[in-house]
Amino acid sequence: MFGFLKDKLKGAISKFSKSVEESKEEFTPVEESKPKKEIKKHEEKKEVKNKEVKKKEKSKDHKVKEKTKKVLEEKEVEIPEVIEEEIKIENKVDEVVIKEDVEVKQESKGFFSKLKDKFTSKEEKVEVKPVEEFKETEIKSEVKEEKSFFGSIKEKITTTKISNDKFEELFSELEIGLLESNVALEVIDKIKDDLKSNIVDKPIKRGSVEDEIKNGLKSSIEDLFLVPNINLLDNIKNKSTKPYVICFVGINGSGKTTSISKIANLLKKNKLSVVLAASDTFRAAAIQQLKEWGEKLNLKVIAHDYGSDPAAVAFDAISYAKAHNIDVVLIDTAGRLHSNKDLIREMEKIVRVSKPDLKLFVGESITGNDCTEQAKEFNSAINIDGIILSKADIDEKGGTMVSVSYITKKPILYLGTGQSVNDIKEFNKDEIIKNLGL
Ligand SMILES: Nc1nc2c(ncn2[C@@H]2O[C@H](COP(=O)(O)OP(=O)(O)O)[C@@H](O)[C@H]2O)c(=O)[nH]1
Ligand SMILES: [Mg+2]
Repeated sequence: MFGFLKDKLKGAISKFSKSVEESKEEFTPVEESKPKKEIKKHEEKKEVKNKEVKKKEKSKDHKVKEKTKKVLEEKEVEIPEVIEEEIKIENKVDEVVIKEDVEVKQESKGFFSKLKDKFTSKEEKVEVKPVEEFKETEIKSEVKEEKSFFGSIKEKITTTKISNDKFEELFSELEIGLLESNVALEVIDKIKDDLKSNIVDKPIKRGSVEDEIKNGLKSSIEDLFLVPNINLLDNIKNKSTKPYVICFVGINGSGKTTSISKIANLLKKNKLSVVLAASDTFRAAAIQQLKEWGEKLNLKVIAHDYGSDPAAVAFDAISYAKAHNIDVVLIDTAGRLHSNKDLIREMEKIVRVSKPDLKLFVGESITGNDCTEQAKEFNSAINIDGIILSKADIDEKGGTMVSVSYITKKPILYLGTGQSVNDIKEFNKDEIIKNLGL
């Protein structure tokens, strides 16, 4: 399914990203833009390291204090109560970081000087050692910092920014691909706006331009299907009174009669009883066609003569369903050109008389923008509830599928995937996006 659009997207995305990746002036090398950040980072790192050094130093101080205390105890020197108290506080503060650390350090110096003042040369010996150790630690840490700073310069992480002009220039390829794939103009505009706001003037890492575009495109296309969904079977089963009436509309040859046979078959499989209304009285062959499907599927078909009032046929079918406790009535209608005013008036009358629970527009996915335009017109005439896209099996372009819901704000319920009764598939947007290679 729609290999054409997939290839167009793939080609355009790859050209787009290649052009950005290869345009040197678009990339901002690290030497020009990074230094401030790097230096700031470096300083932050340095601060952290200093903290670590201080912490180590602190713990060393603490060890020294412990040692001092031990030595003093061994020497049976009496430690005054005030100092003992300070040692306790010191132990607690050891775990605290940054500023407190610095303050504690100052306190600690105060502690040692106090100690120095109070006691004799024996304590001084103890104190000399930690000072040397501290210096050594500080030097080592500086060397380490220098290494990591230069190391980070080597790791050149470059980013690019796509300017608005560059985007406009590069999007044209994608635009052509989308147009050629029957994507509606409004949809192309929406995709363009979304992509623009996602990638223009945003820093993108070198090597990931393609992914950024793909992701932007994917989320933009996902948005196109954000319309309330309809679960046909649930709706039918949840209706308190019988019958549930569905009216099929669309232009001649779009696949209405074939889709009716497919839906009838699906309902039968779900143990629902069905009656068909041959309300396409405009063509004699159309009545005959529906009757043949009725025979194949063993379903009652309500039909009047060729040229009779289609609304009257629908009315009779509903009456028949009520009288026979039938679950669902499927109304086939005539389809001339969607611009035909008479047709629209006829549609309105059928709708007024049959009061359908669901009005489904059937359109050929292969006709692209024509199909989208028809859906728009039928929607404004009779306010359709949902869409069936027929001939998806032979649609290589896929533009209708990604456009029609966005334009009408109505969900696609099913895809017709062939000419036989079983060739119908519930619409699944994830599958579509996957098929587009996104
Ligand atoms: N390949 C393919 N052909 C389809 C599909 N649905 C309908 N057709 C064919 O399209 C033609 C017109 O279909 P029909 O149901 O008569 O359209 P109607 O005039 O709207 O009732 C017929 O030849 C169908 O067999 C489909 O999903 N896939
Ligand atoms: Mg027909």
